[in-house]
Amino acid sequence: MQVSLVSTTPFPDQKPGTSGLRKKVKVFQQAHYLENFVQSIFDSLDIPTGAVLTLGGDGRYYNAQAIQTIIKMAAANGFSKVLVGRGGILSTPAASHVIRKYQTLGGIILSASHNPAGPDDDFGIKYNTPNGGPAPEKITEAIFTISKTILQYQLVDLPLVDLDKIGLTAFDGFSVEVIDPVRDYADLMESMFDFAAIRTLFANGFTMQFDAMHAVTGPYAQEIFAHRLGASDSSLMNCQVSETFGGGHPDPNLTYAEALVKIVYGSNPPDFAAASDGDGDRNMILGKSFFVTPSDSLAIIAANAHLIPAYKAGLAGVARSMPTSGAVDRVAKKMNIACYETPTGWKFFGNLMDADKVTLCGEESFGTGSNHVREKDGLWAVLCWLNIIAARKQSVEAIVRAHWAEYGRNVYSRHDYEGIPTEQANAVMAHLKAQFETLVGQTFGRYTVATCDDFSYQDPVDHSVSRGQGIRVLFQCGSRIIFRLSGTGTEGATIRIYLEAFEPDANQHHLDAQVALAEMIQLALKLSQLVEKTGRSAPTVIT
Ligand code: VG1
Ligand code: CO
Repeated sequence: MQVSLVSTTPFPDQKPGTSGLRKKVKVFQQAHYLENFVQSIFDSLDIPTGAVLTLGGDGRYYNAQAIQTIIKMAAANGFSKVLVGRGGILSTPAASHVIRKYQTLGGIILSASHNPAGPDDDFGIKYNTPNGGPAPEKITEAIFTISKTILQYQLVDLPLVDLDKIGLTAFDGFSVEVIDPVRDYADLMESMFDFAAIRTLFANGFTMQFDAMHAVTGPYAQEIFAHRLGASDSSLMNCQVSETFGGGHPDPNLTYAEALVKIVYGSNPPDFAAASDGDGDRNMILGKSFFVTPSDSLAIIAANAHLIPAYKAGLAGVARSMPTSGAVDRVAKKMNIACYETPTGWKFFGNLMDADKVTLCGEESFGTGSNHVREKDGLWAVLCWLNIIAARKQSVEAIVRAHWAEYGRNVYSRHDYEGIPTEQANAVMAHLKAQFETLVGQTFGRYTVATCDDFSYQDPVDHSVSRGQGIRVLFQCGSRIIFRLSGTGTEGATIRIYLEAFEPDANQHHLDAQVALAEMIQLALKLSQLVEKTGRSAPTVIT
């Protein structure tokens, strides 16, 4: 095969964020932009003879073109084979599984997750290491460093590979194998959960509504819920993958999963409802007119894990991202297992799982997962709930209320202010940091400040340190307000305010989180001067 060297010049902005490099499609369509980043990934690796690369994406606009380019570059850079999902599609957790199952030299996942897709919207790319997980900061930093000085990239002029046909296409010393994107993943799920019990649940009339939001989980949901578990076809909605995700915003929360939320709070709601995001790693769990916060969901899955065959032997430990509520900490304490607090982003869980320190992990941003892969996993979380419901024979709401009664309730909410000019967002954060010294000891209504800091984390396995991971205002009563800037947006800045208060009194558990947290919400605005500095009077999204 003839390798061509193409001259290029560096782009200064190829710094991966919370989860890979995310930019507007138009940015990726600039000449050499995608190629520079892919070459930077390959240059950061040691590619041995016989190395295989996993490749797939969430099917969004520009996925198919990017896949063909990456195949040509993988051939030129010494990979002997690329494993690619049919149609260029692999959900993020399925890609993680393929990397692990076939022991490939990691994988490239094309996704901007829950961000909208289309010619004027977002695209993304990230590298996952051979453990199946998102590259840790050490590697993303190395990729960024290379991208700042890159002067050439390599490719082989191959004909377009037919990605719609399962099977092997061989070239001289290089091959592309198109694999069924669903089967391996569905088999893994079937090996972990009590499918017989869930099948019986559906056979006995249990009703579900699952919303794939026109994104990658559609075919996975059809195979798992309809074919293998016997859920009716009408229980699945928006399962046709479209490259613009139906023009929607495939973010499974109460704001963007509007159609599903309407059904759940309508006149004849199903027993159970769920949705997943663009690339299939997030999940939202709902009962009859009832919403389960992701932080509670993690805690409840941990407390009931023994009911799921894969976790019968118990959990090694649990982990949550710093802004995620402490509900799971209470479960860990009772179970006498370790609980780790990491920065935001799934890449921080990888070492803990590889070292067998934790089995379950979660983030407040609708991400839950376990050590079966090294990504968060939306359909896995849905199956956890179905399995737990089948075993406990209780409604979603009853399970959550019983959990609160036993452990107390960590009342929780996140307020996002999207699309803020970067200077304004930085001013809000700077204003908060300037108060670190003076806030401690001050009392505001019910709340007295115990400590404030900018969260920093030392990985207990490789001892690497990550600083500047979110401003914490911790109150003496255990309540918290966290302020963070998003690392996944592609336009301006997003300020996230995370609010948490512990409520031990069962008589208060029925309160709406916005009502229970009202005083703290006002305090967050007062401390940050967000309204004054940004002119925003209300959050864009409340979860
Ligand atoms: C957000 C979430 C974070 C999650 C990340 C990737 O990051 O807050 O918890 O890991 O998205 O999720 P940020 O930096 O915007 O807050 V996904 O589903 O986009 O891969
Ligand atoms: Co996602």
